[in-house]
Formats: sequence, structure tokens, C-alpha cells
Amino acid sequence: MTVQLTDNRRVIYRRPDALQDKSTHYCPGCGHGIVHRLVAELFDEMKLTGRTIGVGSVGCSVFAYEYFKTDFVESPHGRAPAVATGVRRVQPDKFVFTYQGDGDLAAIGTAEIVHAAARGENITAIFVNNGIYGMTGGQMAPTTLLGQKTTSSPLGRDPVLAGYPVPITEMLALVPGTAYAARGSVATPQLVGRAKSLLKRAFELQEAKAGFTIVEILSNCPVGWGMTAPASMEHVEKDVIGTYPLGVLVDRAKAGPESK
Ligand SMILES: Cc1ncc(C[n+]2csc(CCOP(=O)(O)OP(=O)(O)O)c2C)c(N)n1
Repeated sequence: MTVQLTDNRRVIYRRPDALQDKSTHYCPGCGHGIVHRLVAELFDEMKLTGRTIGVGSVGCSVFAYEYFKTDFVESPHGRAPAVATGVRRVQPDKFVFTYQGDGDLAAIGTAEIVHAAARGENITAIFVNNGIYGMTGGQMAPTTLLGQKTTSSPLGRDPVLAGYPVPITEMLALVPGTAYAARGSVATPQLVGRAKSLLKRAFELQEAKAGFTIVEILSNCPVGWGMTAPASMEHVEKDVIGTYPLGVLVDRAKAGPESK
């Protein structure tokens, strides 16, 4: 759709071609939409849309298939890496990604993500970590910060009762089948740009059949956290990054094939 501007305003963003022209179901201020946009921009730039198959998960992003102009398969809760494994193995020329929340990837789907990484499957996991189970009402997830109040830890996460936050992306980085593991965030415009370059590297490595790739994106949940959207982004920047540092955790393709 072309927008005709009648005054001297300037268009600085357009909807990427890889996204459908559709209103979002996400809550105001939710980071899922930003991540969708970054992924779609890369589909356009890397000309991937026509040969991409997404694998959806269960959680707020369950309707991701309604936004991307790619093929999509929906999977049971946590099982996206297993479904993506099958899709990629029977369609080896396709670009295959999973799109998963932290409840999906780091709780019910722990086994699937670990073994997909261990097998070095040529898939990319896009892991959106908002620290809670957003869709079901803001319960504690494995990724919830120590002391964080959630609907199932109203006094704050206590490690004696509920253990410690799980740094699943660091754990996956240790697995030799993981070609690339990185963590970015969408908390500030600058970080959004950096998150895109992490996703791009992962996509390029899948194209090079380098093995399993994962990019964790630290995001927000203003409604589940009981915060305004700007306060929730500040919380990510000031508090969440302290527990989950940003950066490239492993890039085995750069290190050379012997390290894989
Ligand atoms: C097998 C199964 N168990 C539990 C549920 C309930 N359930 C739906 S969404 C969800 C949590 C999703 O949280 P997360 O992956 O962090 O995504 P978010 O909604 O925060 O984006 C749960 C437990 C389900 N749908 N299926």
C-alpha cells in the first residue's frame, strides 16, 4: 500500500514485503511485533520469503503464521525444533526457522531444543524471551529473574523454592552441533539494529548448512509485568540484561570447521 503524504512528513519505515497487511493481535508495546519486523526485513533482503517454512510454537506468538508471507507449520507446545527437524530434512533446500517463547523453548520444549542442537540440525531458532508465560497470564518461567514477581510467584522468585534462571542459550552454545548462538534485545532502537545483525548471521549460517543456529531476543511483556510499555523496555535494559548478557556466545563457523 502506498501512502500519499500531503505535508512535508517523510516516510522512514514501510511494512516489509514479507509481512502480511494485517492488524496485529499483540498487546500494545509488545516486542513480538518488533522481532517479526526484523525477521521479515531479512526475508526481503535475503530473498528468502518464497522458500521459507516457519514452525510456530504455543504462546502469544501462536499466530505468527498469520503475519509472515511464508509457509508455516504449527507445532505442539515446545515441539517446534522436532517438527522443524522433519521439515528441513525432507526439504533440504528450504530455509526453516522456529519462533518460540521462553516457556515454550526453555520449559516444556527443553528436550527438543537440546537434541536439535546436539544433532546440528540446519534450522534457526528465534527465541523470544520475555521472562514469563505471557499467553496464560504471566506465570513464572524458567527464565524469570530472581526476585521477579509473577502471578505464580507473587512474593518474587525465590531460588530455594523455584531454582535459578536458566541460561539456556549459553547451555546450547556448549553443544558442538550449535554453529551459532547469540543474544540480542529489542529494548532500545540501537539494540534493535544489533539484534537484526545477529539474526542475519544466523540466517546466513543456515544457508551455508553450518549446523544449528539460535538467536535469543530479550523482549518485554508490559501487560504480564504490570508496566507501561516504556517502563518495560527500561526494565529489560537496566535489569534483564544483567542476568542475560548480550552478544555472540559462539560462532563456530568463524572459528573454523575443526571446532565443530
Ligand atoms: C501441552 C500444553 N501445555 C500447556 C499449555 C498452556 N500454555 C499455552 S501458552 C503457554 C506459555 C507460553 O509461554 P511462552 O512460551 O513464554 O510465550 P509467551 O506467551 O510469553 O510469548 C502455556 C503453558 C498448552 N497450550 N499446551
